[in-house]
Amino acid sequence: MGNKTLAIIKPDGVKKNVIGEVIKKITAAGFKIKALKMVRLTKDSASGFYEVHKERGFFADLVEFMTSGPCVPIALEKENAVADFRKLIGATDPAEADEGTIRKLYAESKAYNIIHGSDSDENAAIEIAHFFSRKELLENYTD
Ligand code: FUP
Repeated sequence: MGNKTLAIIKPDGVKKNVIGEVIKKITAAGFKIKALKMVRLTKDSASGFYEVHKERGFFADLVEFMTSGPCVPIALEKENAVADFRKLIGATDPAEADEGTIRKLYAESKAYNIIHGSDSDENAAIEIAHFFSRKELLENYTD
């Protein structure tokens, strides 16, 4: 069981001015912030990040949305990080998300769902490396 996951407060979350509220929920749930930055993704970077979805009908819109403004990637640490974080954010479609989850509270649709969470330990490592250099992480993680 891994202890790392990558969150991204997406451009809709930044525009809605709820970075603070979202981070509060994350830390209150026991996650430690190991690295954090605000960046505007390029088209190449967003396309690479969501490469698994490149054949899907929503891919172009997804890349456009993710490059529409700054986002806030956050490397997180907690026991059972991937599963616990996905529980905290709720279902991809906020209409289906449990009460109290971040998507239920702040997201408006499946496309504009405010936050990303890695879906496996393997992808967590890949996604953290997408945003943060080894040097930025080395002294921050316990392993
Ligand atoms: P999740 O793991 O909950 O982030 O969801 P997915 O990996 O299935 O989807 C990644 C992103 O693609 C979603 F956050 C939003 C976008 N998406 C759509 O816009 N429409 C869809 O039908 C499914 C996903």
